[in-house]
Amino acid sequence: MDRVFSGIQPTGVPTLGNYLGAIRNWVPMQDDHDCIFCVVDLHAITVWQEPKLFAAQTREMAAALLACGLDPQKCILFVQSHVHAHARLAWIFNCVARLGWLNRMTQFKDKAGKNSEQVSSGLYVYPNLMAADIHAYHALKVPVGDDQKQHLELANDIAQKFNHDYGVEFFPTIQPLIQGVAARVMSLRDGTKKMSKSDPSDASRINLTDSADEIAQKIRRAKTDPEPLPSELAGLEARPEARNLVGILAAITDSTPQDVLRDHGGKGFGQYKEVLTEALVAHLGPIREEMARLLQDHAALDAALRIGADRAAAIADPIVTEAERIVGFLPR
Ligand code: AQP
Repeated sequence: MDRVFSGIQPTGVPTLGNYLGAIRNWVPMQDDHDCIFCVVDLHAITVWQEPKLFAAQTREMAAALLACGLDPQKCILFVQSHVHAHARLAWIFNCVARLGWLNRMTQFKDKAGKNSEQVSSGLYVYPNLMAADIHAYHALKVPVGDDQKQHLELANDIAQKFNHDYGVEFFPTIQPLIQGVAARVMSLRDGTKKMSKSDPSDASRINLTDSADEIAQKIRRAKTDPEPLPSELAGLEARPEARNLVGILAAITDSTPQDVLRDHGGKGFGQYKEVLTEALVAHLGPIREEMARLLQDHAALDAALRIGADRAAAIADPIVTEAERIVGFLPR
């Protein structure tokens, strides 16, 4: 079975974007792949995390992943900082990746904005750590949302340069898996910006912990335009908010944007938003309840994560030790 690796940052409550773009696609892969999923807390501190909240956020993210259907009997689920191989390999990759490559990363530009002199150096080398996460397991497939595609290309460039510089065939080429009609879910307040768990506006996103009332209110207030829904895909051109709301219903009902427009074309947004709310509440309600149940027992959750970390380290440690040998580090 091909090995799959993916991660998610505990930078807040997971959003509908994280769910449709990533987590939901991870669940069926557990049946026919060797899956490793990680709550990437080392990545999260590239922007400020309040220490008093951070551990709770990490636990909440792990509970969300389990509630969405990750099963520790079928996959390895763990917290990144518990497996030291990630940081060890990331340092080597910091010394392989070229500054020019990092300068091209659009996520850094988006996150740093005009403030690029003031953000952490960790944010800049974030893609090197992401490459290490994947290559520490010799993973071949990486299911992510569309926003991560550029980072995966960089991970392949790093592997190639490592192999070339040291004259080895050690790190394999990875294949990004970017799936589904909702590979990029957009903000409810601005259809040109991706939905993010750390967006300052809570109204911009649906959180997996939102109640039925909160979902209804956010969808009701979601930005739209005055035109009714078109009946054909071409009618969504230059209407990013309409396109986003159509994509979300298609994803959540396992249909396509064409199907949604066939069924709802001609409706005004008032009517359409009611349909969308109902579908979201029905789909997300059970996940929210299961998350709450799992978070009542911290000891059980932490124990499951410890077992996951031991299993992950058993794979990553020998691979990273071999990478260190190839580099020429003196064995201890
Ligand atoms: N809006 C989105 N649509 C589709 N997929 C998305 N992903 C994130 N946002 C969307 C996918 O979720 C996975 C985990 O992402 P992450 O937490 O590691 O980092 P991120 O991409 O930076 O996600 P956020 O929610 O925007 O976090 P913050 O606000 O902390 O930066 C990835 O596979 C990502 O593609």
